[in-house]
Amino acid sequence: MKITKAKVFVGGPKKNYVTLKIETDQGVYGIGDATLNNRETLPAHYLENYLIPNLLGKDPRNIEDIWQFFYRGAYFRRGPIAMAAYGAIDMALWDIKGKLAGMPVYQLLGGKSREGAMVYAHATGSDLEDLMESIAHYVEDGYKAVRVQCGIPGMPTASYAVPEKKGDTKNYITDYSGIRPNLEIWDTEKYMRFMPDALAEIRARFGPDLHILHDVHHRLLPREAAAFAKAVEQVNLFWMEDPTPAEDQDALKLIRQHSTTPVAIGEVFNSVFDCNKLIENELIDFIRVAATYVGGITPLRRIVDLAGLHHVRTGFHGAPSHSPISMAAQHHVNAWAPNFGVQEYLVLGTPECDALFPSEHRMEDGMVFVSDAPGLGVDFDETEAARYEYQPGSHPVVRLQDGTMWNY
Ligand code: CS2
Ligand code: MG
Repeated sequence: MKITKAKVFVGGPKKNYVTLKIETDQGVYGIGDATLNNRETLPAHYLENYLIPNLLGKDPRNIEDIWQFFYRGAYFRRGPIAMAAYGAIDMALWDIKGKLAGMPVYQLLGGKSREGAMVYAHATGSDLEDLMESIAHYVEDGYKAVRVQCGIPGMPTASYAVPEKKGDTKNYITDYSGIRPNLEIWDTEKYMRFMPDALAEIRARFGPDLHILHDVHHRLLPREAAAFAKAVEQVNLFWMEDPTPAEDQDALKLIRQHSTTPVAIGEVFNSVFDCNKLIENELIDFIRVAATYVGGITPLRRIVDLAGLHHVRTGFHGAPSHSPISMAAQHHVNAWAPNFGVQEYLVLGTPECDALFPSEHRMEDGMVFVSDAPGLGVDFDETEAARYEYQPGSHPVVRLQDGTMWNY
């Protein structure tokens, strides 16, 4: 069996999804997602110029060897661009293997550990009342877990706190009016004064059962993050996410020494080597790697197994920047993972997106039920894809009030 053709598509409804389609001499094809939000054309170029020419003629059933060939063969390894490109190839090969076996991918991983996988929604508000309304809406819809992000008084509302409405993707972080980023201002003191009390009010309003998550988005210094984690201990958060910039792993030690608030990190990691020490030293509670940025299902499965040895549960990244293909890959891993925790899943699903990626995965009462179709259980409609092209866009950048650059 041979790979005969592979193509990359960039575009989508108000998104720049990077989709890879791998075709074989036996008519079976597979699809993968290489969407690197905010830098989408780069994995597409890597695929087109280096990886696809090396893929042609290979046996698509040798998933492991193909992964090792690209990873070890590169010499200059890792990095989000390369890993997203390998991730798309890997997902497409698992899709092909599942179709050949006549089985959904979760069966190939070891079968189901649960029927439905809990997901968390994004509740946002430009102020606390707005946020309370947004949370109430998700609770009414049956969600058991909600991430809460709030505009901070005296600070212009950050993009992560801008209301996201079902079917409306235009406000989700990326601004498509050009390649130059918008500017956001950050003020740690205002945030530290407001957010712990706001979280306590949310807990008081919604009671003990709701799983409340909060994303700090890498904005605090280690000591501030430790103080924040201590201040919100009584709120009993499901997790505090990305308290500090991900590169400084020692920061997590300081947080651990001062509180028992669960910590989640990893959406910007792109290899097991970014998290093996954090996992082995039990400095985190949830690992947030994504199938795309970490190089596909093959390395994701290894991270999940390592995490399981150290009581670290999964909480994969699932911002709407991911296409339904990598979300499907994660649904299969979630169905199997014995140490599954929660899945981020912001449903902004539009009819256009459903038409581009017809999918058999089902969402009900804040849970995802994985498809039983062979392979990944999601398809890619090339005729629909022809309607879209790359739209230049950008994340915001962040500065402190005095102009100092800060972490987005
Ligand atoms: C965020 C992301 O979903 C999350 O937890 O941190 O939305 C992140 O800002 C984007 O994925 C960046 O592209
Ligand atoms: Mg995050």
